[in-house]
Amino acid sequence: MTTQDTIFGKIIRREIPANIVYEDEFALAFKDVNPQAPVHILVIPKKPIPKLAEAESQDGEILGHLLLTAKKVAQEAGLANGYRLVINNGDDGGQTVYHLHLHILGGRQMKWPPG
Ligand code: DGP
Repeated sequence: MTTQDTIFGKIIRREIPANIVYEDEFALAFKDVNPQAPVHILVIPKKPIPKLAEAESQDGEILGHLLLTAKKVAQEAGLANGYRLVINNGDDGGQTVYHLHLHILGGRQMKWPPG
């Protein structure tokens, strides 16, 4: 276990269960355990980048891949009417798990501004 290991690392390694909806060489997507919308899926890189603020220029390809994965997963989840992508970064951003992740939220009308 590295110092960067989190609950999401355990999900990647199948050490704890998750409802996985998509996987490829670089990314994993699974349902959020505490859904805030009818559809709430997390997309994570397999590389344990703790938060967006710690991503480096060499992570550009992975970051782009996460967005394209989110698009594909949202499409497969039937969110043709729209959806919201959220990245919480750091304490003020409300981040609780320090393994970078994108939230896909959909299946209801989103409000603005977010809380
Ligand atoms: P954030 O606040 O952006 O760090 O979001 C972390 C999300 O991760 C939060 O919405 C709940 C979710 N989560 C935390 N632990 C687990 C878990 O063990 N399994 C799953 N599926 N989701 C989790």
